[in-house]
Amino acid sequence: MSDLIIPLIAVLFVVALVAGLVIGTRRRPSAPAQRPARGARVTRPQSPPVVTESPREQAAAPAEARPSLRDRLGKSRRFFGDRLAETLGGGLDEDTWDDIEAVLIQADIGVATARRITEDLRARARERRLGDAAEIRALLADELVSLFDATHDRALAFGPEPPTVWLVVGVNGTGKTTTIGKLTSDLAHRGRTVALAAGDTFRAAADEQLGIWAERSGATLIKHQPGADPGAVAFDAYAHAKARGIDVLLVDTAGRLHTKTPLMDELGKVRRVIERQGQVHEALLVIDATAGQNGLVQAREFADSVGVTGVALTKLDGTAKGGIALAIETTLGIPIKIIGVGEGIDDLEPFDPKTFVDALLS
Ligand SMILES: Nc1nc2c(ncn2[C@@H]2O[C@H](COP(=O)(O)OP(=O)(O)OP(=O)(O)O)[C@@H](O)[C@H]2O)c(=O)[nH]1
Ligand SMILES: [Mg+2]
Repeated sequence: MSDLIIPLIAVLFVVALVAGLVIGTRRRPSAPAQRPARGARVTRPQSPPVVTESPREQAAAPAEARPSLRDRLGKSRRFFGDRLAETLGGGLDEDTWDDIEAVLIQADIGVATARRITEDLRARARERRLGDAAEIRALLADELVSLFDATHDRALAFGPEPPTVWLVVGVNGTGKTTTIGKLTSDLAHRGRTVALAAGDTFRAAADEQLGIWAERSGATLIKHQPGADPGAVAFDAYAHAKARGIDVLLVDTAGRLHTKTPLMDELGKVRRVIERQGQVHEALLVIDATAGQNGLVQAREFADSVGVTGVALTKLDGTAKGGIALAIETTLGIPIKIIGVGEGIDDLEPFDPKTFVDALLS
């Protein structure tokens, strides 16, 4: 009998150990996520947060943590910076001003704005008797920054209590779903709970694409059958987020419809459905920077119909037309809040006019 006791104890010990491990593993996912106090920041090692709750926090983001905006702007910066260096490098004469105007027009700032900037620049350079390339460049940077409205609040808005709702709209292919994915990741890394509403029920596989982003960040996806009413998806998603106390609900939408309903009417309806239960804190219009001035025309329609509160300017990494940022602000009067500088999950930046202009001209 005593021969059996030691093996029996050993077996019991192993069973207890395995049971403990299994329970421990199962418990881990459902353990309440540690949430930081409001305003506290949880940063990823490599990236500062895109979403900030105050401009102060935005300004405090560690700049040295990842590649500079200058590098990330790629083509835009090379085009703008290099062309300007070429123009100013040959000494200052009457042609220089025409050349600067041409660079600004080609960067998609818009003809009228480019002319205004150049005339101002010339007058100020004469008044101050400037002739040095570095001084002209600094003056141009000042001029460009001053055209962005300094009174705009560029931080994405949060509601006083959950769920904060951000509705994301824009022409198809501009980068709505990708931007939502990037925002979700940023929010999740800061300890926010996120739900995604698959409001693009028209494009096949749209909710699959959103589902992949949701999975990567541990967000909840609320979707209906393909072809379902986007308003119904928004309704359910809001109810879910409210009931679960989810911090932020991001609503994806279609960029075009196959039905007879005009897209703007459909988007207006989605907004109203949410507003019957709560509030839309941001209606973010996604604009593709590579579409240049054409993007502006489409954007105006959205801005007029959906009550857009901010712009997400995407694909700035792939265009020589960084000047479109200025055209958007001066034409639409809506603040650019975030910029997309690549297809990756971290390729999203908060928009700051001075940082942007400095990166563009450097
Ligand atoms: N280079 C680059 N590509 C981007 C950026 N943002 C989005 N994209 C790409 O643009 C393409 C379209 O992006 P989506 O997010 O599917 O665009 P969407 O607006 O949701 O499109 P629809 O659902 O068809 O209306 C994808 O190939 C993205 O990877 C960006 O900032 N830079
Ligand atoms: Mg999409």
